[in-house]
Amino acid sequence: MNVLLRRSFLLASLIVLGTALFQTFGAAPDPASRPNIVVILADDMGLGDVSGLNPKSAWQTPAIDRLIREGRAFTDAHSASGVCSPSRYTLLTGRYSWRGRLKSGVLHGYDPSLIETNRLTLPGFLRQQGYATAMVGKWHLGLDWVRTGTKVDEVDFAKPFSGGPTVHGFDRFFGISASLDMPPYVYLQQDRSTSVPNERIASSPGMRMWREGWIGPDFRHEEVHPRFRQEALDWIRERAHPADRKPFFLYLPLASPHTPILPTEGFAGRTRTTAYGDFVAQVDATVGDLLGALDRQGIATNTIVVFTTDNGFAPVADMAALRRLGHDPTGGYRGHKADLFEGGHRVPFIARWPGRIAPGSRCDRTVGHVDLIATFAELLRAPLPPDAAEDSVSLLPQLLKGDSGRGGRESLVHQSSNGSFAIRQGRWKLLFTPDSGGWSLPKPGSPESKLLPALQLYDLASDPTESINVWQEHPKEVDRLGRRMASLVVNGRTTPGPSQPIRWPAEWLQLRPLEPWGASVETRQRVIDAAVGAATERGWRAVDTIVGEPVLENGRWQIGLERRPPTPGGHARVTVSGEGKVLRYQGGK
Ligand SMILES: [Ca+2]
Repeated sequence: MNVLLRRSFLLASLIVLGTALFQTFGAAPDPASRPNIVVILADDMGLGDVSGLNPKSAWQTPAIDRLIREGRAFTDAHSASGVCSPSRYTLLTGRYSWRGRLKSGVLHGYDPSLIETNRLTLPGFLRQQGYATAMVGKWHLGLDWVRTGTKVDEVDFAKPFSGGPTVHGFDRFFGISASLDMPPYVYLQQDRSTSVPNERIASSPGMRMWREGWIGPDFRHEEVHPRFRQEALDWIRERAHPADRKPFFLYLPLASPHTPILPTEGFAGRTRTTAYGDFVAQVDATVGDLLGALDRQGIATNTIVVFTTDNGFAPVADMAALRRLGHDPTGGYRGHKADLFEGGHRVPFIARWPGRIAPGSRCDRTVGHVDLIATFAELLRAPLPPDAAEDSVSLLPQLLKGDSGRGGRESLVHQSSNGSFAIRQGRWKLLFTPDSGGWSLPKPGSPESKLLPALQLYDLASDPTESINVWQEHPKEVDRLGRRMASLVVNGRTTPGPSQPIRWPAEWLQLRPLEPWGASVETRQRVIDAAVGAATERGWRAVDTIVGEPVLENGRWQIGLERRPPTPGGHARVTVSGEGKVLRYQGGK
């Protein structure tokens, strides 16, 4: 199959589709009437850390609570992963990160860029739609530094890097490379470091943890949060009433309340709980300052504000001390950061749009960060190309109309820090691992985990704390969810549309539990070859054959074929067994 030919065909189809949509909806809205969009992403903060979502919270979060009063809180919302980098990749691309290079873990401050060249991102899409786009904060998606040696931190800080936010859709960027506990400790502006580090800082212990490494002369860890706050406020002031009349998109991924836990003066000691509680209060105050700035500029009613967090509460912030205060940072759910259990990825997710989103409303539909890009695409009536945002399902109906709205996603995939998978569908959640997949008990590879069943099935409706594994009682649910997960993997996408390629290493350990349902790269290629071979026997030229989305169902693969250029009768539907035997051929010759 010729990928270039396929792509140009898809582009042509897209233009036709875009024209059709344009005709259906009429003229696109005036750019000046499009809402500004602010996405605030806190780092390592649990559902129970927001007082408006946890009546027993040991501290108050008045600004986030204001968003809840004035907007809609999603109570079953998820980051794509229990850890930072994959979570951020998915939020910005609308694609599950495990389809790309990173199969487990996170990046570090010197790792190369993770988002693929030419992949359409949320800011890139909004820029195409006439938005001014800015990011302030923690990137943690890799940068391509100019290297001066073979050691990991031998880079030329005086030279610009590539693969950063400005090549992935942001007009403006101010921030840091990765977590605030990972070197290099330098501020980044556009595609450069603001200073060249001339010394190394020793590691720091405990809740003030950071790793040893290069630090710039203008960098102090405790100043980072206040600096991000100021940069974000400056952007809002600058873009509130711009001469170019472009709406703005501000992405503010804070590095807080992640380690090092460094509440500054005025916040240290404020909550009379722990340093973590004080740091959460500082995050909340920054949210409040941003809301105040929108109010003062008179743009609150034309601005969508989303507040969420990149993963659940991190145990380094001393869960035991918080529990002694009666505070449960996970809001009653099992596990914490890094896990497949709900505590790893069920996160606060609140959206406010005065006049459009009902104030004080809640929605209990399952949604994810992955859905943001499709949501804004539907809002702006701008279709996404078939090779972008493959896993993003618009939650606009849930956002604007609530639970009774149409659509919504039928399932959602979770991933833990070690790359293990779970799939959620309605009340059911199937974990493809015997353990937490992360840092809580039972730990991956531990002796006790080896005695446990290889799969975990939980009924979240009756057992929201994931305490009773019911996989033996519900074999049909296990099989149904296993098939669904396998099909999501091999199709390369969640949404309707042509199958998309994924990075599939020769050994992908976390997929082994899916082998009974046929999720292996060899199987996928074998059945596609068989289908194309069957068409070739009927006179098709393989180079002109476009393979649609292969669907795996009951051990049989359904594969749609299309001739290029499109001709009458130039469609076929082929049913192939996992062994590559053509079972049925319907359609054109
Ligand atoms: Ca995080």
